[in-house]
Amino acid sequence: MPRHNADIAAIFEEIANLLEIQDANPFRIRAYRNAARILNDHSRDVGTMLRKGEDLTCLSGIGKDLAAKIEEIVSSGHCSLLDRLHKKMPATIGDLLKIPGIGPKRVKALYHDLAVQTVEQLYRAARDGRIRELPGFGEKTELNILQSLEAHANQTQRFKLITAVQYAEALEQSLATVSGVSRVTIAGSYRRMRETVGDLDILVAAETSRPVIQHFIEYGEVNRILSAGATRASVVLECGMQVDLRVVKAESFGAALHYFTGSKSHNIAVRRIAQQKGLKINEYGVYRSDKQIAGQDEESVYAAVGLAYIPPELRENRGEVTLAQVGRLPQLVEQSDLRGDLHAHTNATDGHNSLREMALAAKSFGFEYLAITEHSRRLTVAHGLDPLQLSRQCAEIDKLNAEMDEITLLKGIEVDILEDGSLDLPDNVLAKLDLVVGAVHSKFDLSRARQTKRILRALEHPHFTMLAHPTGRLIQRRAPYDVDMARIIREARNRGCFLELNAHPERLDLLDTYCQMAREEGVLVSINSDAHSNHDFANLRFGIGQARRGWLEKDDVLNTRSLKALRQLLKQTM
Ligand code: DGT
Ligand code: CA
Ligand code: CA
Repeated sequence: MPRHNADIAAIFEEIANLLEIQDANPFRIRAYRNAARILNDHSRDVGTMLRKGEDLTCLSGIGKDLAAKIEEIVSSGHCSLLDRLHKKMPATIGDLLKIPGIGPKRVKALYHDLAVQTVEQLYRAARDGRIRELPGFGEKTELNILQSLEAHANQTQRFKLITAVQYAEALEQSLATVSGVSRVTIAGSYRRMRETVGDLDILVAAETSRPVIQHFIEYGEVNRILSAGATRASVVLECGMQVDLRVVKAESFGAALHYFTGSKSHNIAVRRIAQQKGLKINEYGVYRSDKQIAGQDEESVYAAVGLAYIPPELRENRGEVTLAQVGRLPQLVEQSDLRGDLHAHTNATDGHNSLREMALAAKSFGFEYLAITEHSRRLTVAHGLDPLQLSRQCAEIDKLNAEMDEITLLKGIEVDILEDGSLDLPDNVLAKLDLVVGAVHSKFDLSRARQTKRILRALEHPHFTMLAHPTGRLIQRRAPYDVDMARIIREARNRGCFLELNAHPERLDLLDTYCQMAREEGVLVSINSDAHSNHDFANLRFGIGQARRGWLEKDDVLNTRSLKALRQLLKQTM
């Protein structure tokens, strides 16, 4: 039974794959792929939206037809289109498309000529030398397929944080209803807010463990039980995610939470310090001789070994343990510190809501300001603005600002950084704006030297304010481009420019280690939603998580400033 946005997204992805293998209309295929991405990265549960009577066509990329399909899936658990497609082709065949080098045409040939339906059958066909016989394949292709398959087999599947959140929160709520349960916390990489998680590690405090284990293995989304003991169990959910559960007594909860939050290398570093003090630390507590001296909560665990409390996002053994010894950990930024957002789109380009709707949404999110930064003309797929359209939008912003209280719209642009490092709009146009956000949207594969030169040249531009999504990576879809980020950060400092931490769940870019570098160089980072709809400010929670993993404090973040202080800082670059 598909329940979460990610489940519905998986159905649409499968439909797109099957349509593609059948040579369907490319626009139709793209609509399903696009909808899958939107659903995957949308932070509100569409099932809940439907139950509240909300119209799903309010999501960008979801028209009437797709909205009806979502409704069908949520209410019946089925999608009749997918069922029909399955009658023509086996369900497993879409998996073949995940193998690099295998496109829809090849899948079709493999299916029709060799009856290959699964990855396993593909492997056998390649190994037995049957693929080279097919027209258009040959020996080299066969070898490539074999190598791709071997690489694929060694890759363990990880889930984007926003996907994991959907499964984790539902399961957490379900476990909390079991009688006798006093606490439920999801530990592991999830709690450390890593951008992807391998599996979920859930910790429950309860007096008796059996009812908790029982409830867990009977949970509606469980596909397979890997193990079930007296105090621990592991399952695989229907979506393919593994979940490990441990039930502990309240007096050990903190020690277990510390242990299972990790990271492993952080744990090892803490254990070493405990040993130096003659203490023993494990998942049940901290012990002197055989007497438990701490473990009920995490604070007590850290205190017992002489450390300040270390927030989960810092626990990667990147120097946090040493700082905790001397009480000099950073005071990490929190979501409530944000006073505005400096990257958002409207329906003037590829966003979904009007200027006014975006302004109202930002205001009800508690913001003081919102910068409107549409794409520039070069980005035709996003209907980028030309100078005239931009000046019209600026006039509209002036009008709205005169009329609205408590929220100020700032005039900006997300201008394309062209291949040679010049910007996609003329100086006299950029000069009139409050901020100029520059972004690379093309030519991701330039050499390191040329990509670096390109971005450095953009930063030198007199009106340049901020570099958007600085590495260009899309989690699990596109690697960061090859660029000398240390030089870019230094140049940003010299020029008084800023770096964006784009909070879109697929980007989370600036990466955490670069946040740390920016902080050390004194370059302010702006945590931006890149909102394309009035729901998207909710994604800032992921940006905050990434910022905290990057050691950022409130003062390291540009958009924690008041509007007045922000204007001062923006002026320095203009
Ligand atoms: P993941 O699931 O790959 O995204 O990453 P984690 O960090 O959630 O790793 P996982 O699920 O294998 O284990 C959860 C935590 O349990 C891990 O962060 C630290 C702890 N842990 C696991 N194995 C060991 C170990 O051998 N030694 C120590 N000290 N801790 C361990
Ligand atoms: Ca884990
Ligand atoms: Ca685990």
